Amino acid sequence: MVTDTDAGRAGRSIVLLGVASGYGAGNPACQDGPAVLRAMGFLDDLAAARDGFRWDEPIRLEGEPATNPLYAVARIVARLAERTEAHVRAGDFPLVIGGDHSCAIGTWPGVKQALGAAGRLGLLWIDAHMDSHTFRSSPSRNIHGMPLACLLGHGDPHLTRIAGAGPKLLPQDVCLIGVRSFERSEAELLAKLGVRVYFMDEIRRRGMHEVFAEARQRVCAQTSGYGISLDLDALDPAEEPGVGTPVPDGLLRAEVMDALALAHCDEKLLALEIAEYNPYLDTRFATARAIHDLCRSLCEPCQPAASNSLSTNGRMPP
Ligand SMILES: [Mn+2]
Repeated sequence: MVTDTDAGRAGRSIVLLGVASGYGAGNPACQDGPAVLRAMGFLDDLAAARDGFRWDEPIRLEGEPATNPLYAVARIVARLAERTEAHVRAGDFPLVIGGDHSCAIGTWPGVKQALGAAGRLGLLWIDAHMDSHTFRSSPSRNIHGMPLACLLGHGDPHLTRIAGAGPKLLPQDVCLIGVRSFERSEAELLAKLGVRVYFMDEIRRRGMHEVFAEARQRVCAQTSGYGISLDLDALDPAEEPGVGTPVPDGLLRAEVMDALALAHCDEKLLALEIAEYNPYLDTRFATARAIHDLCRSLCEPCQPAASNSLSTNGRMPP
């Protein structure tokens, strides 16, 4: 069971967990993302700035070579789930760096497992896409388009039974933020389940701060804690080119940094995942710098007022 302390999130060690996998993307490029970030020292200054900020051993496919992307992803995410569970149980804060977004199929079942059998996990899914396909609905059959459906209990059993059978998330405990590209079958699944989706136009109308605070309130209402899964393609490709599936008119880096700077002081935030970094499409390491800046948001000192502004903004979800 996770125990809150007076220090909240600020007292926990941030453990970076690289996932060297592009098996879910149909393109191996993003398997090198975590290694490029680490080898080039992009996050080294954060380790100096904050006690307990450190890299764990990376997760990659070991043993037999993969005969099929499904089995490769299933093996990798099973290991990842064990690792995130162990870190949360140890009182640390896992910061998972993908790899493609199929890593979410392991990250969050592991975190949920650490909450114990009765624990409910909330999740903010920040992404240009819905990632709510199954093999039946997906035109590409790429697994990085399926992780959210898997976590909600829909998909191939190799992927839905990570860290135990059954859905890992209840629909009312999930919100998507930043969506602007999706297929009808995905939208229909999420609508049928009753998952709240904040499309880009709503964020432009109301502002990221207000939307984020409201979404956070929703995913915390009935849960023991929550996570944030950030696909870098949620960000605007004009600022962040280093992703495999860019979609124009996204979130600004500063908006996401502000949201993370508030969230990291929130003792209910259990883990963060940043996925889909493709170093080969990055221009002058702009996206690597974005990852650095996003991670740095987690190292900002917590202001008492800041942690309150997320939880007591006084507005009820519609
Ligand atoms: Mn995604």
